[in-house]
Amino acid sequence: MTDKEKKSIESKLLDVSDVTICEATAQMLTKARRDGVEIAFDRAATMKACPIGADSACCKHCSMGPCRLNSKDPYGKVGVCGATIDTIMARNFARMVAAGSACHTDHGMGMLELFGEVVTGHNQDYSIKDPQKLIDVAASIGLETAGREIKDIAIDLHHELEKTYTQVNGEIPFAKRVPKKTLETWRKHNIVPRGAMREIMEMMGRTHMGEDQDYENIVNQCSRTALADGWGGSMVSTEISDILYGTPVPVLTEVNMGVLKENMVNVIIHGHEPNLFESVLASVNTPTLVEAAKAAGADGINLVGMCCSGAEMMSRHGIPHAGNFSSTEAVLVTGAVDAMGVDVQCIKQGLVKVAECYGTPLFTTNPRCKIEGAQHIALDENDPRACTDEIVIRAISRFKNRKYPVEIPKLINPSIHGFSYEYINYMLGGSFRGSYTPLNDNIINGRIRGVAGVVGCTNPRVKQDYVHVELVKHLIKNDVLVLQTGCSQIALAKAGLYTPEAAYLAGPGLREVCETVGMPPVLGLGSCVDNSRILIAASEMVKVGGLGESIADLPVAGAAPEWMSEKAIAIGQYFVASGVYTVFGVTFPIITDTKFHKLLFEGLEERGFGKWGFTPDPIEMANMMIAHIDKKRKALGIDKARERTLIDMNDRRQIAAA
Ligand code: NFS
Ligand code: SF4
Repeated sequence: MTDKEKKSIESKLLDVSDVTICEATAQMLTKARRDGVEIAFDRAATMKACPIGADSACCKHCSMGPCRLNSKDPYGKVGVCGATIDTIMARNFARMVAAGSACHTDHGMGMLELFGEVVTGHNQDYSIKDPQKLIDVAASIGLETAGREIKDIAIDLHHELEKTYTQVNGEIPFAKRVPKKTLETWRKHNIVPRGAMREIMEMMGRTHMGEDQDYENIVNQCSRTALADGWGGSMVSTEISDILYGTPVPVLTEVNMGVLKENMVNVIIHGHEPNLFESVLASVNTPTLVEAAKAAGADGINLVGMCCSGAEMMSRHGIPHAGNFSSTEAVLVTGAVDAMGVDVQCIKQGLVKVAECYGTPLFTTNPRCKIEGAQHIALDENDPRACTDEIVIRAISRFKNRKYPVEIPKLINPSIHGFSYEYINYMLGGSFRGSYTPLNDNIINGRIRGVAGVVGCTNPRVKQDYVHVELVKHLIKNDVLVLQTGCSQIALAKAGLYTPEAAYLAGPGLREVCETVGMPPVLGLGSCVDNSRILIAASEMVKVGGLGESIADLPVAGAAPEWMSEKAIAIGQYFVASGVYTVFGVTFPIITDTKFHKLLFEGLEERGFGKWGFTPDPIEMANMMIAHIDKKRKALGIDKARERTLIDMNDRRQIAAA
């Protein structure tokens, strides 16, 4: 790079305090710049987003194009084939839904495959840890469970759940869990998913040049495909992970980069599938490997997670978590990471270079995800330890030969995570009669105004964690209970909200509930596939009664304030199709004042679904969600209850005196 080029890049680089509110990441970003190492924040500053692509106003589905339409005058031009702006935007959006759904369903199908190997006895490295969950899941889709052997139920369950992916006609098994009226809406529009493979295949085919050119019809298939993810692939993934590894219950853990230890062999696992992580957990607890680490001069081996499988392991086993998506390169800058193992999804190619700069061995482990320059050690589920022991051995040897100065940000946030759908049952309902009745009661009486799901990524194009944190603070201050998954919950954990003490930030009604139960005002439910837990919780709220007949009637809303991945779009679409108002931040790939925009942001709600919303501003986002929650409360006739609940003692005395 010439000096002139360097200067031009430097002039574009932003102040670290403008790109993140995560102090650890800011500290490492400053160090990286000192060390001459580039990370995603730097690249985001120098890579200008394409304005036509940002509006989704271009199509490259065939070689008569690529065709660029004019976002200022969207109906002034069509593609060479005649495709209109609505067709082009809808097709681009649909392919995002298809890709995102494919990621989750592929992951879920892999989980189910492993489950199949375990139940048939072909795999003995994993086992069924939660037989009760197995029985509950089987019963929820109508399988006979009374008086039967666990193994027989498991074989039937495996067989039945395979339909989630491979079924050609009919309805996916978990359609049985959908509230009746919501399911009726899906049936009316013919969007009950058949099997994920079929839906994704059809989505890809329909968006080929010259096929489906009716944006409404394309959006219908978007919903069907996304539902095959949320109520299909993702839900199977969550349920099978719980059966194999245990259903989470709240656990105290630590979040932030300070969980790395200078005097220990630090192993980071980053990715999405719990199989790799569970096996590494077994490896780091193996006495011979612990001895080897000590012989190399370390106090022991320190296993740490990042991103979604990190969130899952944190919820299930209390494994410490070092940070979310925007921190995965930054964490390597500490020089303290002795090995990083990755599996699939959200693994930046940029990691290779940063790892190289600090002598950290980076291992890919899944045949679906190799990266040029990273070493591949395949994880064979029938012999997982061969891979994970090797990662630990390589980490020990890197520790022994550490060449780079270590600088670990001294930041640790104690956090409680692991609120499964089942635990919320127990927590609010008491140990004898667990149910969602107390949650519904507290919503009806107005102490809890409504429930929000705040989920999704961080994105180096916006100040890391800032939108998540401001949004959630504003929601809880207004008595909205917040459920979280994925990278978003890590943002809030670093901001200190995952403690019961954080209830002081909540409004009076929510604070009272938190204090009675001893829970934080935000509940972490796991990784992104665990958004399925939010869907199940919503269905349960409908079934318990008093809050309407469908998910669309509930006083709930969703948000992905710093999204970046196609998976997030798939999640957004399945929430919308399930009946939830869902607001995205950062940017939205659409031109306003088009028919396609009107359909997503208004029309879907008129058809009985939820709808999309967009704003990059966290306070505006919170207010949009709260306004929607209030609208639903009014429709349910429970808006007055809230006014009564929130009058204070002074008001009461005045009423009594009058
Ligand atoms: Ni979800 Fe997880 Fe994070 Fe976003 Fe990526 S790790 S699956 S996509 S960035 S929340
Ligand atoms: Fe252009 Fe139509 Fe081909 Fe797209 S499908 S690139 S709009 S000609």
